[in-house]
Amino acid sequence: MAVDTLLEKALGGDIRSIARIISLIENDNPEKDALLKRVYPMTGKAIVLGITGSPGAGKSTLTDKVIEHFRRQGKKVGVIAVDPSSPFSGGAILADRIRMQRHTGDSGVYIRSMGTRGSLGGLSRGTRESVILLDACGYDVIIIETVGVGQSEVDIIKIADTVCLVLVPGMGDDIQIMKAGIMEIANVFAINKADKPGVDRVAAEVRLMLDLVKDRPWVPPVHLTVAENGTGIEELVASIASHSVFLKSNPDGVRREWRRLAFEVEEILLQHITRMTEKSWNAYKTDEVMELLLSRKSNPYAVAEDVLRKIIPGTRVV
Ligand SMILES: Nc1nc2c(ncn2[C@@H]2O[C@H](COP(=O)(O)OP(=O)(O)OP(=O)(O)O)[C@@H](O)[C@H]2O)c(=O)[nH]1
Ligand SMILES: [Mg+2]
Repeated sequence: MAVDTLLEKALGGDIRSIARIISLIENDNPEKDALLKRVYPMTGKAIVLGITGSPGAGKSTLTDKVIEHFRRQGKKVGVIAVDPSSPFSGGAILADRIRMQRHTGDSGVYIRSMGTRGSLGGLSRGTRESVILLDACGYDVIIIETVGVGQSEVDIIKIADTVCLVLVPGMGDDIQIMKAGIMEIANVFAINKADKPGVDRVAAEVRLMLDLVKDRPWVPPVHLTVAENGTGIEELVASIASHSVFLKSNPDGVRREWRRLAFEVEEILLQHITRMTEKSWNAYKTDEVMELLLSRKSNPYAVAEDVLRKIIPGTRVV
């Protein structure tokens, strides 16, 4: 099917077409940039929510309840579940599918699993681009579920407007360790599994830590939740909505958007430069060139310079 037709159907809400475009995005299809450039002006309407936290904290269960909440308001919800352990694209995470399964028959909900391929363990460019597509296709709320380990925990801030950090009882000591990275990017806290002992201790630790940075324009609310039965979800969602309003009305929000757009341009540039580099090097990499390298009659710097000059005439590597 022609990409134009596919896009038209996707914009009309056809889920299969949306899925196919996301596959194009994941496979870095050369046509995807033109497509994203076209839909970009239709974006900026969705609330983009990042839900992050350690493995098994209850992110998917919580996401399921958040979906339910927004569906009751008639909003369309898109979910991208990022699986850092999977280097493959489109890999379905069975557990997530099961936890959110009851929404799969609902045409107002789109759930997609994604690997983190090509981004050194962080969120891939494809995640951001899928958000752009879903936003253009009229999804009011886009949730990105990511495990808060490694690079994805800091990357989420480059994609999400609001970051919800899910913590659980029994990890009091870990909070001290997490402080530097992830605690700072959280806009809303969900202390989940509040039905388990130790919940007050985690909540107290988080509040204590937040007290140290109280003079920030947005003080992240701390909510106790039991994702399994929906306790605390209403309050959590209310805080998420408040944060959206805050971003629109505060210079902090504008600064965040500014940084994000600058980063986005940089990423697109890097992606193109990488593509050009790969293309030129593959064309240049003959047996002859490799022989020269192996026999040390040439060296990697000289070869790189030659390749680079094919892309940008006159450049020097050293
Ligand atoms: N007791 C209790 N268990 C919960 C709660 N929320 C989730 N769980 C359970 O915790 C387990 C993990 O839940 P998930 O929602 O899959 O957690 P996750 O953070 O998405 O896990 P990963 O995606 O694998 O990192 C499941 O067995 C849930 O049923 C809760 O509020 N209380
Ligand atoms: Mg999950």
